[in-house]
Amino acid sequence: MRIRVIGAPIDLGADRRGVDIGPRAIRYAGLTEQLQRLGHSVNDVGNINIPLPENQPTGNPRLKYLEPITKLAEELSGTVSDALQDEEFPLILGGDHSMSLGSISGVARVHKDVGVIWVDAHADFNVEDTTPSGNIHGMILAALAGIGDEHLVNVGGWAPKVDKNKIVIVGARDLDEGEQKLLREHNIHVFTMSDLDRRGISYVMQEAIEIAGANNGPIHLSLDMDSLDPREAPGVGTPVRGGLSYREAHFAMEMLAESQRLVSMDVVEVNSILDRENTTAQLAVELTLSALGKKIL
Ligand code: EXY
Ligand code: MN
Ligand code: MN
Ligand code: MN
Repeated sequence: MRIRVIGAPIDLGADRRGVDIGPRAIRYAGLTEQLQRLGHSVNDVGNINIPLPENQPTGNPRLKYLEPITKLAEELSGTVSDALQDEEFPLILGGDHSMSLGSISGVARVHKDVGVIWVDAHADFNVEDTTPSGNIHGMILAALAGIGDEHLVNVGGWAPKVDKNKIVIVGARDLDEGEQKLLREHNIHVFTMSDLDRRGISYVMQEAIEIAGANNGPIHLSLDMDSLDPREAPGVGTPVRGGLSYREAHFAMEMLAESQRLVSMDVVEVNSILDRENTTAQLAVELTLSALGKKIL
């Protein structure tokens, strides 16, 4: 398959600096060579440029850096739609999770019926009134579902980007109060770490693929590296103990590859400043390979 690698080195949606080095760290971990070894051809278009903000977030402290984040989303969505129109598989490297506003908007412009599997310790389902931090990376999935600030919801002038019945969160274990209320109100499918403990990764992923890929539809994977246990992935901006094991994460990716429904994917929140010898970036490459067809035997 022809893969278009796009870097989105944004850290404006998060509190901690360092995720902007994520795309470089993932490339440094050998992404292109390993994808080529798997038989894919790679068109790495480099990084989109991030509007550098004034050093203090101006505007609404409950929607930090709203302006540059929405500007980035517009640009990234064009690049992602273009990749799909050129029959390439968009692989977008973060950068914090706010970049998925652009990547998934770009996918949804081409695949109106796209479902999203959001592998994450968090739900990223806050809005201005519920956010504990004002960091927009914690609001992105709500915005994609058409919920929240209209600048985030209406990127590109249309909404919602994703049918909320085709959103599935896997690996959640750190949810804010207001967020929990919104998730219940909107009947969002959430498989928490407790569900994973109870039912196992195989059952959960089978359900997730069925829900997000209903009626044989396309699936976008948004892999937040903080979904893994911090012992496996220390280099993330918002680590939360008790995450996916190394094999649970790989098996989830292998099941997605087997489903043949994946049309695009993000890998986000690799924070190199907090990483240990590029471990998290290397794991991001490994998991991407599993999602794109690498098998044990
Ligand atoms: N729920 C918290 C907040 O909204 O500030 C933490 C969000 C972390 C988001 C990371 C990308 O997953
Ligand atoms: Mn083109
Ligand atoms: Mn996230
Ligand atoms: Mn997260």
